[in-house]
Amino acid sequence: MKFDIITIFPRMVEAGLAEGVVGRAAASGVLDVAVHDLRAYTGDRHRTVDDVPYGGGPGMVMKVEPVVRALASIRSRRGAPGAVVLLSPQGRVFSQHEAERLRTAGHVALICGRYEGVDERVRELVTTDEISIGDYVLSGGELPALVIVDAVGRLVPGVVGDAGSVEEDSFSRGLLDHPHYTRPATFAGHDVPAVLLSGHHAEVRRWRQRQALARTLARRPDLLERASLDEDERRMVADLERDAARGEGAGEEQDDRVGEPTGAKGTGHGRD
Ligand code: 9D3
Repeated sequence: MKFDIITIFPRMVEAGLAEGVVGRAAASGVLDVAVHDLRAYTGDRHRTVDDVPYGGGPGMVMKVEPVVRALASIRSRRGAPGAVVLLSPQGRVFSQHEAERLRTAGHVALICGRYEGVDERVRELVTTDEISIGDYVLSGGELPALVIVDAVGRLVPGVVGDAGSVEEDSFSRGLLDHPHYTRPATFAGHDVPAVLLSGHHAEVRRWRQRQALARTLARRPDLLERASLDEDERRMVADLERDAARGEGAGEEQDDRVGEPTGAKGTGHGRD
């Protein structure tokens, strides 16, 4: 899998690629990631990559010529990318589904926007996809590009050591993960749930399944609507919904504290 990242901050992107599972894959060549300094594709002695907006207004606009030249160079040296992605706040919101789709492209170029915006001709001439990573304001497309390389790179065989963890990944299943514990069995008065120490693998599996469903129901009911559940799981959800309606798992021996990541149960306003 090939990635080409076009940016005015190549060191920022390279720093993000120096660590972690995906960083190691990039270093070892399992992933072929090249970072391109947009300023190398300017023609003037000031290496100008931005200019004032036609029509006036605040801020600067990223110029079209350096971007088009950078892509021409990538095409001739590295082959034609199957997808050319412009990172921008106007894009479709990135998701696991989009990550899987980009994986099938095999070779992805990523254009990191900066400034107030990118000249519209970049979209018209070279872009196949426009992607945002969510509804919050960032300073540019560099961190989003790293997010995409990470999410897509993980899907490439050999990048993540344990292929099972990619397969079982919560979002691949459409559910949130169950709680995890490691030693010690008791810490600061907080015990690991007894079932996990019991050695009953079937019961452990069932507890995890129920916890994953309970968390998803409490925190991300939107995911639950789209998840593909088997009959057993649908029954568990119905159970959990009934418990919730009666008030917090009355008559339930299990700890279903799933509404918040940490801390005691309450109103969620932090003042009880
Ligand atoms: C404060 C400026 N905004 C006025 C409406 C527009 C704006 C322009 C450029 C906001 C952010 C940016 C820089 N962001 C990105 O290039 C970006 C981004 C993001 O900000 N959030 C989520 N995903 C992405 S992908 C690229």
